[in-house]
Amino acid sequence: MKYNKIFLKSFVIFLVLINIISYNQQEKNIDSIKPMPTERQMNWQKMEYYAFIHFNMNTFTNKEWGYGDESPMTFNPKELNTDQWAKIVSDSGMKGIIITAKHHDGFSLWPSQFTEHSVKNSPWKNGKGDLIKDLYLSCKKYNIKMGIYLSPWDRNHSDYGNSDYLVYFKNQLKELLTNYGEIFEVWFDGANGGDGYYGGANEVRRVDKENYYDWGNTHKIIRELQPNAVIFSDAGPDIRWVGNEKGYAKETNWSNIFRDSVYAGMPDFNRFSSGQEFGTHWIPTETDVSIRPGWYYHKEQDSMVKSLNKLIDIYFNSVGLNSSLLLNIPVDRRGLIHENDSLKLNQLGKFIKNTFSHNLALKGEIKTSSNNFKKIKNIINDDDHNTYWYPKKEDKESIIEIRFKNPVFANVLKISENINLGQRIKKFHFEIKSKNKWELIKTGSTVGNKRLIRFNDNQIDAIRITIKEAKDIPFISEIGLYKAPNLR
Ligand code: FUL
Repeated sequence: MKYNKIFLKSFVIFLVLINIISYNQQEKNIDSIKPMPTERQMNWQKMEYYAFIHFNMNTFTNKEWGYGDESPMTFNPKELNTDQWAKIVSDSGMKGIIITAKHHDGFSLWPSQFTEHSVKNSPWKNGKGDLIKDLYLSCKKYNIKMGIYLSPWDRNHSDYGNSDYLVYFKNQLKELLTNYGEIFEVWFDGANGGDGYYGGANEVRRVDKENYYDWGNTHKIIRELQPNAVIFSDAGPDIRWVGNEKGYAKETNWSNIFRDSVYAGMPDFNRFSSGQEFGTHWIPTETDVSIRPGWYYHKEQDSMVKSLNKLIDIYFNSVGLNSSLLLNIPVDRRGLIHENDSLKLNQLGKFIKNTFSHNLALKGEIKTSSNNFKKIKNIINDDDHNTYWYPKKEDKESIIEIRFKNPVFANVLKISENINLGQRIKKFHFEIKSKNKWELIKTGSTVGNKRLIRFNDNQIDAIRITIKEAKDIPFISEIGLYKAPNLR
C-alpha cells in the first residue's frame, strides 16, 4: 500500500516535470520578430490618447503661421489658467498634454535666456510669467504627463539657416528638458524653411531638411537629459507621423518602417503611412488632428468644433488602428479652453469610459485551436501584453472562439497582439454566431497594439477570431467585446 502511494506520488511529479520541460521547450521556440519596441516606446504606447495644445502668438494675431515679426507685446492672455486645461484633459481620459512651447514664428512661452522674443517681454504677468512652468505644475496636480513642441523652423531668428541657429536651437531644447520635470514626448515638426522675418532680413531661407538640423546630435541631447522621452518626427526615431492631419490611420498599419529611407519634412512622406511589413525599425504612428478646423484658436470657428460622432470615428480610426490619438485643443485668447471644446471632450471621455469599462467576453467560455497557454482567461481579463495565447506550430489555423451560454449584446471588438515580441498578424477574420448562424463580420489586416472593430448591435451566441496570415506565430494578448452606447 505504502509502496503504491510512493509510486503514485513519483509518477505525478514526473508528469509535472515533463510538462514544465515541454512548456519551456515551446517558449524557446518562440523567436521574437525584429524590429521590436523599446521600453520607452512601450510606455508611450500605453498612453494611447493625449492632448495637443496650440496656444502661442498666433492665438492673438488670428493666424496659423506667424511671420516672425510679431511684437511680444501682442501676447496677453487675461485669464490664463493651466489648471483648467489640465483638469479638462484629465477628466476626459487623456493622459498628457503636448504644448507648443515655440511655433514657427519663434515666440517662446518660457523666459528663455537665449532670446528676447519670449513671454518675458510681454504684458502677461508683467513679463514675469513662465507658461511652461505653470503647465508643468498643473500637469503634476492632475496626474497627467507633459510633452513639448519645439519648432525647428524659426522665422524670427536672425541666424536661421546658418550653424549659429543650431547652437540656439539646442540651447533652447536643453532649457526645456532641464527645468520642467519629466517630459514624455518631444515633438519636431516637418514644416521648415521658407520666407520669414529673420531678424529683419525679410527673405526666403531654405535649408537642407535632411542634414541641417544635425538630428543625430540633437537626439543625443534628449536621450541624455530625458532618457524616457519619446521623440516624434516624420521619421521618428521613436514615433512617426501618420501621414495626414485628419485623424485617420490606415487599415494596414505596420509599426515597422525602413527608417533610413525617410526623413522629416520629405515631400511624399505619406506614401509611408501604412508602414512597411519588413521595415528595419520599430516606429509606430501617432495621429494628430485638431478638434476644430484650425490648430490655433479663431473666434469664427467657435461653431465648428467637431461633433461627438466625428470624434468617436476618429478615436476608432486612430487608437483602434494601431496608432495613438494626439487630439489638438486650440486654447482661446482668454487663455482658457473654450466651453464648446470642453463640452465635446467631456462627452468623448464619457463615451470611451462607458464603452470600455465592461468586457462582455468575460461572460463566455474560451476555446482555441490548441491550448498553448497556461491561463487562457488572461487574454480577456487583464490589460497586459505579457499574458498571451499562441497556436502550436503545427496548427493549420489559429482560432479563438468565445461561446456564451446566454447571448450577449455587443457592437465593438478589441484585439491586441503582444507587440513586445514584434508585430505579426497580416490578415484575420472576425465572425459572429447569432441565432445559430455564423456570419463573417470583418476581414481585417494588421492588428498591432490595438485593433477596434465596430459592428451593428447584435445578439451574440459566440464570436470567432481566425488568424489567416501572420509573419510568424501570432501572439494574441487581448480580446474584448463591448457594448458602446447608441448615440443616434
Ligand atoms: C504642422 C504645423 O505647420 C502646423 O502649424 C501645426 O503645428 C501642425 C501640428 O504641424 O506641420
